[in-house]
Amino acid sequence: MKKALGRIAAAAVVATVGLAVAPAPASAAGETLFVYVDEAWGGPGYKVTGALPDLAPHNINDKITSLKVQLGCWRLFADANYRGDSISYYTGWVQTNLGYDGLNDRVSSIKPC
Ligand SMILES: [Ca+2]
Repeated sequence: MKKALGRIAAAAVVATVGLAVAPAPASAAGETLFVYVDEAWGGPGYKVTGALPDLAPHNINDKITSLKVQLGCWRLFADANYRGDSISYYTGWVQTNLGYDGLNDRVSSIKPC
């Protein structure tokens, strides 16, 4: 199982090349979150390494359905600028469908906790 997850993470990194989802450099702590458009880490994956107050410019606004936290604590918000319903996920957390937390296809901003 760990091997399979590792491959998914590697694929996600490749998928982010050329995309501007994470323009900021990785934080000093190396905090990294992977988010995916489809359930159970399917569809396009995006690597997040810093605060994103508005996902719209990154073309993933209200599209995120699953995630994996590689490192750190990340809080996802239903509205831009860290407003609205929110939930935090921690290192090692995997979520196959954000619908379980009421945020499927609703996330509009993300930042480290
Ligand atoms: Ca939203």
